[in-house]
Amino acid sequence: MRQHRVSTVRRLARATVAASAAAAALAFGFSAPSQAADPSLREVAESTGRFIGTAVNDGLLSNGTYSDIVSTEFDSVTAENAMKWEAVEPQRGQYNWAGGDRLVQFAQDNDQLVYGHTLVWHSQMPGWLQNGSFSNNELRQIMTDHVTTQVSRYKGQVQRWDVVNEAFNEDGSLRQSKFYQQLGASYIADSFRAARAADPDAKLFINDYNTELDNAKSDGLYRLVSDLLAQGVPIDGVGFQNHLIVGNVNGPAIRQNLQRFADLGLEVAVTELDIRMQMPSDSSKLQQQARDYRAVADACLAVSRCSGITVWGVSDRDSWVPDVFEGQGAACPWDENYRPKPAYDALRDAFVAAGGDPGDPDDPEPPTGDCSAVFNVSNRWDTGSVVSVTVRTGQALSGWRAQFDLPAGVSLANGWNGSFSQSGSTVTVANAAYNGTVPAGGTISFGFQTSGGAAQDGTRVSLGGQECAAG
Ligand code: G2I
Repeated sequence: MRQHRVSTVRRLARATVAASAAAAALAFGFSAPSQAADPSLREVAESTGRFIGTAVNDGLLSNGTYSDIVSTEFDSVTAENAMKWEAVEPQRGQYNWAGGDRLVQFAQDNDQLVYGHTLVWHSQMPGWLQNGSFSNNELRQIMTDHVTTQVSRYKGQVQRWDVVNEAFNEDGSLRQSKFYQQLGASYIADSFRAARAADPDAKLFINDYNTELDNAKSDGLYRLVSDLLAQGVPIDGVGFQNHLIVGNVNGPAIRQNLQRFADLGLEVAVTELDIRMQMPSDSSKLQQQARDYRAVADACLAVSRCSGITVWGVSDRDSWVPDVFEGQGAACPWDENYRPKPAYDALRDAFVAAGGDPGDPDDPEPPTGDCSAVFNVSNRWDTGSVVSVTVRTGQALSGWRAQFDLPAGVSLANGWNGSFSQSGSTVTVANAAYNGTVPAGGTISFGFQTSGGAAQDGTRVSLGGQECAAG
């Protein structure tokens, strides 16, 4: 029922997108956007259990075409600038939450996740901080106060935070930011600890660019996060920005690099995807761009711990790229006139291929009520293992609960893409906020790590109390 209601609401919203886009076309004198695809990007993403997000430019939310695309096509939003230090604490101790609050409200109104960006970064610092001189102790206090205040403000409303952004030089050493120069590498652990204390449920990320491939910079990042984990610093994920160039995208290498971070037990995400080209664009560049978008999406979707993809801007009209890279642009999935580009179709196709097309919500597949499950131990050692589970459901779900047993003495260490608990040998996994809605024939994917021993390949899984077939 709920599934049907949501779909109907989205359908109406999508009709509004077309209508307001046509109105915008008249007002601006450009041709009307082509029909957005049905089902939407967010619907096909949800069928894979991953989120699809976009950076949101606060000033554009009052534009109906823009905000309709953000609400109907995405299930996660990131503030492009409104949650940065410069924006939220322009004077020391004086906070301005207007932009952040607006985005959080927008997300709640539209049943979306919020990806918080960003708490500690060398760039876009307010003048008082950038130019002020502070003792080391004072600077540490300023930094942790800022983290605590901002994370507390959005406790329970922001599901993921880029706690530290762009901490690395290209050679893999730590960037000589004000924080590093005065506090050394400990500024990173301190920021994460302050964020965890302020909202224990938010997932805490370190985020960077040019780390998509296995190179000196990503090796530095890999060493750092391994050290943080070994020291018990509360870090949950690594964000890979993916500001890429058309024709220069190596999907399998991106997948491999995502996987090595995922194998540390961390969540990974594509956080700022855009793929720019030398202007002017033409159809062959746009086709290549579509293949490149598809390659990045496929890379994430092949890694079970890759929780989602955020694109850095909806349309070429709003992108940061032309301001920074002279002569380059057209990096986003929608064009200057808010028409979906081949890159948009490529993203959709990637999710459809990974999760199944939710189909026409007004004419659902007859529910068969059955399920099948693959319980795959992808890595094992004497005292633990890493497991990925994929469950295909015959019935559309708007919330789910899976159960299985672990061998005696084996415990659940941590899990992802679900909410986990263990009682005796039985583990129960309920959906996360972002992957509860699954269409008939769609799949649920989650994973976890064990301690005290390894799990067994092929363990039987039940869904909603019903045992699933193997395979
Ligand atoms: O540079 C691309 C991204 C790289 N990773 C971190 C992201 O936070 C970063 O986003 C960009 C925004 O897309 C831009 O919109 O960050 C830039 C700042 O480093 C943002 O640009 C700035 C302009 O340079 C300023 O002139 C402007 O006042 O946005 C500011 C606020 O609108």
